[in-house]
Amino acid sequence: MEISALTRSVVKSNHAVISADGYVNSNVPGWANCTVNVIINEQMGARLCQTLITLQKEGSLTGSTRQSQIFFYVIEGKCKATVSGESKVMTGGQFVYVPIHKEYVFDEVTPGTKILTFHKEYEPLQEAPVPLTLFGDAATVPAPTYLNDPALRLQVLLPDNLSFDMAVNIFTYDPGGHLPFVETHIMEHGLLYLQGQGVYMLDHQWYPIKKGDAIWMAPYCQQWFTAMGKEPAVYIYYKNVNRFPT
Ligand code: UGY
Ligand code: MN
Repeated sequence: MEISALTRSVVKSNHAVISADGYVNSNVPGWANCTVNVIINEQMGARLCQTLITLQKEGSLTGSTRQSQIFFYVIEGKCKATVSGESKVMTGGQFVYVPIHKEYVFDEVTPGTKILTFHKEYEPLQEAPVPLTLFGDAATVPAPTYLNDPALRLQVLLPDNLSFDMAVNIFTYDPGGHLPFVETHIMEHGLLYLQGQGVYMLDHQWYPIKKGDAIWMAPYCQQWFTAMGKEPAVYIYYKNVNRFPT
């Protein structure tokens, strides 16, 4: 018999590992016929919000961004996204970046469609305009090797210019591939595992991680990862970028 008093999830002051066994649904106004798991949020000390949405029959997401921009990534399934009047049918691996003060609707969904969101309060910059809405597809984003290691590939999904104050990247590690050094940095991460498994070191604690797990890393949470198993480990992650540290 399974013991229900056990979980791999941990929530610490500078990092969290959230596995799906701990999910409890939230109702979000305007998001209908869906389950919403708020995985990372200010309530845990983060400066981003990360949610996982599973849409049911006739599910829809209707809303408008305010001070926070939202990045929507379709993990699997199919839906139609409309942002400020522009519509696209989206399937797994496709994404849309919704800038501040825009209206969005997701509808015409296949039941079971899963969408990941990253939300960040936008920090305007005098010398750079607010970004425009951007639809994209991870399948067409180049995957160059990372720091000359052929076992590591990094896809950068959003343009890297001063208009953007957030990055969303997909990191692919062949089995045995690992981060080349322990990272110690001011930027924060929210992350979702899309495929495979491995071991993450967070603040000198070691966690087995697999597809479906999410991680929050606060600024200066030291981090290192190695991939294990028979297939590449793949995760999508958020990072705050391009602004002077406050
Ligand atoms: O972009 C990054 O900081 C990335 N290399 N961090 C990570 O994968 N934990
Ligand atoms: Mn990092």
